[in-house]
Amino acid sequence: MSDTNKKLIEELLRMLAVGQQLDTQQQKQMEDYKFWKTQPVPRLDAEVELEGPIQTKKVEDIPATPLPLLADFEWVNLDVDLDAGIDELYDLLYHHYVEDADATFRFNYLAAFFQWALKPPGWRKDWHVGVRVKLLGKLVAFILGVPVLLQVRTKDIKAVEINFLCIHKQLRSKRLAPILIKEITRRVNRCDIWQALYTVGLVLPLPVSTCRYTHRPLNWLKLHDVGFSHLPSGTTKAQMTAKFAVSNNTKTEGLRRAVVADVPQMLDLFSRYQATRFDLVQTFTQEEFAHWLIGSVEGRTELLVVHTYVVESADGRITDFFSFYLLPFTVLESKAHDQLGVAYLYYYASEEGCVAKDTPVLELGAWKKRLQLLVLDALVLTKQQGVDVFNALTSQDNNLFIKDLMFGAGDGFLNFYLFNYKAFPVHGGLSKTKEVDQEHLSGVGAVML
Ligand code: MYA
Repeated sequence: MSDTNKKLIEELLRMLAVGQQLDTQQQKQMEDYKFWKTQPVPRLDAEVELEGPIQTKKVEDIPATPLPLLADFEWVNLDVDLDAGIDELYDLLYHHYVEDADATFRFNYLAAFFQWALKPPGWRKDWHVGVRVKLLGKLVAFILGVPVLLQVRTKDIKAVEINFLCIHKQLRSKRLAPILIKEITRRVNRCDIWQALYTVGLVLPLPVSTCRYTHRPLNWLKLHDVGFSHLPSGTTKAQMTAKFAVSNNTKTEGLRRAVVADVPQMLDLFSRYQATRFDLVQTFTQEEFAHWLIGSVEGRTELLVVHTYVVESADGRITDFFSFYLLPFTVLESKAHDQLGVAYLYYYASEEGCVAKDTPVLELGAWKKRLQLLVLDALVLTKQQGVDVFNALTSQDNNLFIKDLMFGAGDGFLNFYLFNYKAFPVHGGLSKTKEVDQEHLSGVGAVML
């Protein structure tokens, strides 16, 4: 990549990076983590000798009643089946969730996104934990838990994924986050579940893996219009547009949208693929897989958050699939555009990819070629749906396509954490200098929203 292009991408990515920045964050010492040093997580300097739980408790040791809150606040289980529940959560996250440094772009969650993200099979309303101001009835904080089955190397772990921790800006730095975390922990523990997976941009004790965001512009001109990117000197807008142009049509023979009937074959393929490739994965029942990959609004594609495509061979076998989900941004400061289409790479699998994980990258030529074909088609399909930028982490086998398909490394990093479980580090697809590792692929197979 030329220097000018690199600069352009870096500028774009600086603005797109919603995760906190690892390098500029002043690293705290273990003793400074007043809350986290009290929790069952490995210390920052921990050297894991044996993988397994850190602490063992019994359900009867766990209090049956919620943690006390200040008198003006109350706990609430958010009901996203009701429009009012969705509106409240939307309002909180829209105004107070993760945003870029200049507060110019915000995630624009659709109701369908909440239905999908908050209600997988086995979901519980009491794991949709909110805090309200009693007098006003206003939602000012939230944390979500959803059930998952994880596999860390060979061990199955019944766990939860924790996400959407959010506190109203006026209530920040008042130690409310630890209360929310302790309360969701209590509720999950009461169900005899003791482990959790979560991702945070910040460095906390102790990441099991760190991945980096990468971004592929699809509509360079629009990204330029909204101020994401500057035109590098010596180039024209037309050149930049041409550089990131993708074809109008997909190329993979047999590619079609996935339907519920495909789930058994897809899950079989997926399970074989991820078992051979990764150290940290989520395993799925058919029902869960149908929810996460096909979505809960099948047939209403305009509402679909998750989009999955399969490749069917002439004899009816599913040989590959890939998926992405859409999470648009609202643009606050642009006269030209008010929305930015953003896609995130989700799960994929392929017969070609079922290759033992210790196989050197140099010997993965066939898989690399196939994966690039599939991801190129994903770019085409997202472009057709009005997506302006396509994001992928350095997890999964993504480093096989990131460079060749012109994804630029962002400055946002994503740390993966396990609660109450010590595990040997899992490779996040980054070199020692935190660049995209071209020689070693990631051991992280799980994708968090
Ligand atoms: S990651 C997304 C997080 N959300 C945002 O970034 C949205 C915008 N920010 C906010 O809303 C607030 O700044 C938040 C912190 C809520 C993040 N994860 O109340 P405080 C520690 C974990 O004064 P505030 C996601 O959703 C911090 O180090 N800990 O802080 C996954 C300090 O502890 P210590 C965090 O800024 C969440 C303490 O909190 C985070 O007002 C996974 C300060 O509290 C963070 N993102 O609010 C949660 N940010 O003194 C863990 C700060 O020790 C789940 N802190 O340094 C663990 C598993 C639980 C279930 C277990 C079941 C078995």
